[in-house]
Amino acid sequence: MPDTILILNGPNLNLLGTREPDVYGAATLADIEASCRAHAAKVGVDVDFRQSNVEGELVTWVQQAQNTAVAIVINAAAYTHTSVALHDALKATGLPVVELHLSNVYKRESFRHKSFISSVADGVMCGFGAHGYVMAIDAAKQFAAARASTT
Ligand code: CA2
Repeated sequence: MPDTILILNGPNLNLLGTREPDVYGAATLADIEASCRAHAAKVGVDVDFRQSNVEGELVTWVQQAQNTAVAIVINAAAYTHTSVALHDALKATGLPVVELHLSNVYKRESFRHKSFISSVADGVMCGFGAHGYVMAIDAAKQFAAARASTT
């Protein structure tokens, strides 16, 4: 069975494609999921693609990933800038983590420059729009392979 990469999306990302296309692009989250699935099939991995507006639900999914996934890609959205709970959960899994953002958060308000995820991530990507998800799958796959070769 192919390895699974868990792709987590935080609050309000279910609204993609409906507002702020200048910042986040025109693709809906369903469009992004479809391109992730297409790319995953090409490179021989499975994706488990989820979104929640509830911090605790995201924390639970991170915890469960320890038994179901080889790496986590996370766009924690606004929780990036606030969530010690997600920081702790990601650290505890021991899985490779790719932090992802559609927009270049460093070109935006200063409150978006602080991330509680970056210090527990293996890599951080922002500003590539929806294509960043495809790039993050490749990065997560590489991190997982590197991890597997040393264990
Ligand atoms: O650039 C990103 O991917 C963000 O993670 C998106 C978050 C924001 O809080 C982060 O600073 C950067 C916001 C997601 C909200 O998405 C919306 C989409 C359409 C309409 C309204 C919100």
